[in-house]
Amino acid sequence: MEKTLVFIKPDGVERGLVGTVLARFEQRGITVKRLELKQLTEAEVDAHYQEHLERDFYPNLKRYIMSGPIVVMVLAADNVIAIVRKMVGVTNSAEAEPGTIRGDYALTTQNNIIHASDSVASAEREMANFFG
Ligand code: 3AN
Repeated sequence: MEKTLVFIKPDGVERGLVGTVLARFEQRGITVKRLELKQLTEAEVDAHYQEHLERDFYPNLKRYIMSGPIVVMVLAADNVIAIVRKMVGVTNSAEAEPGTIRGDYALTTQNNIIHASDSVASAEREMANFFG
């Protein structure tokens, strides 16, 4: 079965959306394999966002992701990476379709409340970064 790494970002945790978001995955029939409330270290954030390190938005992104604990999880199902990305919606929440997680609970690109791996290679790298 395929696995993906998902986390609910600090604003999602602070707003009390963990249960709501988790319920969507459970109701879809996706299995939760790991789940942890975690304050990320600088090293974990830099490793996770290695493709964004040089971007002008990175300092703000890093501050945001470290502004409180995240809830990080490993989800499993056949084709789970594509299914979860579809459930999450596009990066800019303002353009995310209603019915997607970003389209229902977020408004902006940076504070888009959730991360989900975009490929098998990223899922493996991200799971190793957060869970060893
Ligand atoms: P996704 O999370 O949809 O895979 P990525 O990997 O391009 O999108 O971006 C990772 C995170 O970086 C986003 N969730 C968002 O918080 C932030 N981000 C991406 N692009 C921008 C941008 N143009 N301005 C501000 N923040 C951004």
